[in-house]
Amino acid sequence: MKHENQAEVNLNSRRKFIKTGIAGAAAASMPLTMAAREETATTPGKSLQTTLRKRKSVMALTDQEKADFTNGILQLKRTPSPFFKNNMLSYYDSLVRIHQLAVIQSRKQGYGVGHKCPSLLTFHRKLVLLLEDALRTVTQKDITIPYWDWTNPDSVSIVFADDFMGCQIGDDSDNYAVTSGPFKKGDYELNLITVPDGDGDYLNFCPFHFLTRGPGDGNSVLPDMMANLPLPTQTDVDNAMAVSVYDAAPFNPLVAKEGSFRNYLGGWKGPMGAPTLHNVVHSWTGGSWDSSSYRFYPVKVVTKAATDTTPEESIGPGWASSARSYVGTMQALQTSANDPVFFIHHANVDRIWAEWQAKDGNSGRDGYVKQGAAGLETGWGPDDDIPPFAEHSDVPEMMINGIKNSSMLDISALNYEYV
Ligand SMILES: [Cu+2]
Repeated sequence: MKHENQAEVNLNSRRKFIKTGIAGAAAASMPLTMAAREETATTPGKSLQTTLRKRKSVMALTDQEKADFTNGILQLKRTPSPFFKNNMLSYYDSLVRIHQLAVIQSRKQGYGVGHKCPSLLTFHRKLVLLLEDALRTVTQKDITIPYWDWTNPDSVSIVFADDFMGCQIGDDSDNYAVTSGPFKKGDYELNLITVPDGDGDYLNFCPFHFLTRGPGDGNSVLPDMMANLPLPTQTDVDNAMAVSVYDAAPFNPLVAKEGSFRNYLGGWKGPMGAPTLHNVVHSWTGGSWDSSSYRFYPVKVVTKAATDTTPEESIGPGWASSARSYVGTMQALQTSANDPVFFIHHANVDRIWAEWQAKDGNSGRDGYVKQGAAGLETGWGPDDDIPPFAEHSDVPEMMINGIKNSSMLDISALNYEYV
């Protein structure tokens, strides 16, 4: 009963912003939301619309589809979120915040939450779905998240164009601010920036309230383990696809790449290995640079012992003294979802996972870790809720499709496919 009342409150607040915010779509969007809520109670696999959602390659998008996607994101930046209502976050920013909280929780708990662990792929599948649902709700259009197959060299000029994601490298006289396209500086504000944790973690060095994309190919000022490399190739993808096991103990970035599809695709490739696939695309897109026009907070130098097992913090003194280096938005782990490129990148990571799941023996729970396996932390097992989505379980929009790892294991049950 309490749950029902809470749902009512959420719907009322939605009604309020729809009335004031999105005049045209108001009438049509209410029944959808209510229908979604009813479906949630009985058929958790159902999504906002009943027709199968087809996620297309960025290469196949029409001009209209590009405009619908980018305008939809801008609309979500102006639309109040059903999540974190007291914090007045926009719908888009609330998804950035959920991602940031996952990273912050990892630090507090000392193990991965949605990153560097089995739930890497389930967490991001859910996050991409939330954006897709949000876009469809506010625009009333059948928008799907396009995927960026970065193994195709021709894709770069399509993605980083003024009618889509804007320039690939920003203005070098202004900390590589993105200065063209729908998300350019002045038009698109970053309201959530990285929270420094004082341990010299370079993935926090992004204090800008505008999108930044710096040199990301061979221009790295980062330690070797996060070196900026060229975009991954099809061979890289094929090598990851050849791994037959989803994940293995200790279920972190130290698992040998041959024994963990998740770690291979995630891009850590074992202890201090060169980054690959998912990680490389974050580095390449965000880039890194030295700057003299900003001074960042003082960095405490932490030099870990050789036996330390957390590669992210095993940073030598050479790097830690470089307090005026920055990373671009996509490279700033906590808040990388500020850059809409995050979602087309993660749609592609999700597509690769879906292809892996379609292989013999990998479908559903067979292709995930087993509940109760030795070494699993809370939030990793198939029957566990994926934090921090569970903190919004009173919001109907969150419960569409469910919030357990097992809820994310079958894209046909989630009503979408990649074409
Ligand atoms: Cu992430």
